[in-house]
Amino acid sequence: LELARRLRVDFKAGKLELWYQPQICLRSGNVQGLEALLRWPDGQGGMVATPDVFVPLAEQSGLIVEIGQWVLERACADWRDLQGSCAHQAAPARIGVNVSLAQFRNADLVAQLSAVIQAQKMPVGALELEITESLAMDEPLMVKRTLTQVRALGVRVAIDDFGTGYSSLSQLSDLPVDCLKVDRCFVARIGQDNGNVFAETIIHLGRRLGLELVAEGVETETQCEVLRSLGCHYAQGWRYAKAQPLAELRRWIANR
Ligand code: G
Ligand code: G
Ligand code: MN
Ligand code: NA
Repeated sequence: LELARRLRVDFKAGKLELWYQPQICLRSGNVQGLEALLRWPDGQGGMVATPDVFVPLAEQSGLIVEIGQWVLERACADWRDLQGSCAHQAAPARIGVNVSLAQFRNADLVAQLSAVIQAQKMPVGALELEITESLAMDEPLMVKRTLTQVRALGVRVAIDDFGTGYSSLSQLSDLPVDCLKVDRCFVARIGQDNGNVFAETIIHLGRRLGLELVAEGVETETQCEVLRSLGCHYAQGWRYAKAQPLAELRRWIANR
């Protein structure tokens, strides 16, 4: 079966899963948040394809609008579940969900967000949307208008993979956002010749704009120390945990 058709069939059959990667506060070591990440298991212990392959397929076919609504509802239901099942201070305050441009073009996004935060009784700041720079630059006026409505609901906005897109800084500074996610290519350069310059520049830019900073792809304690000293707030990466299913994440939190 052609991959795009198989994706539709498997999604309708409930075979897509949402896994979670924790985001750790670099000061306290607490789990501050989670990023929800799609997975497509093949039913035999492997994966049919990675999200960087199948998410673009879903975007091309338009299926991402339906998948995106499911992701939003699943992620917020799982966030609510964790509030009840973790020791009080250990429950992640925040859940981050990736969204595609097609979901912004769909007029229902703001209504969907409003419904899910009411259904799960989510406080202001508990839900965060992750958008890429290219999404933000593609249709800046429409995206800005929608982001303004999104934030009026108390939903946060993060720019994903920051520094890798073709954004103009002046357009970016005009967008209503709360957080920058430092792309993992800049984290990987930390400790190499001149490697800290990129992470440092992005972190200083974000802090000057009053934004929160999350570093992605953090793999080593040295990276954590440098990021902390540069003023980065949160770290996400294999140093702490890979993305994992909800039940495993719950055990991981309980065992810390
Ligand atoms: O989990 P992994 O790091 O392989 O994810 C790769 C990319 O796939 C992410 O950076 C993100 O851009 C995209 N992705 C993962 N889950 C989702 C999702 O639920 N919706 C959208 N639109 N993209 C996702
Ligand atoms: O949303 P985004 O496309 O940034 O998704 C994060 C991607 O980065 C996922 O594909 C995830 O599997 C990957 N990832 C997460 N943590 C690490 C890490 O510590 N190192 C590396 N190399 N990749 C990571
Ligand atoms: Mn992301
Ligand atoms: Na990213």
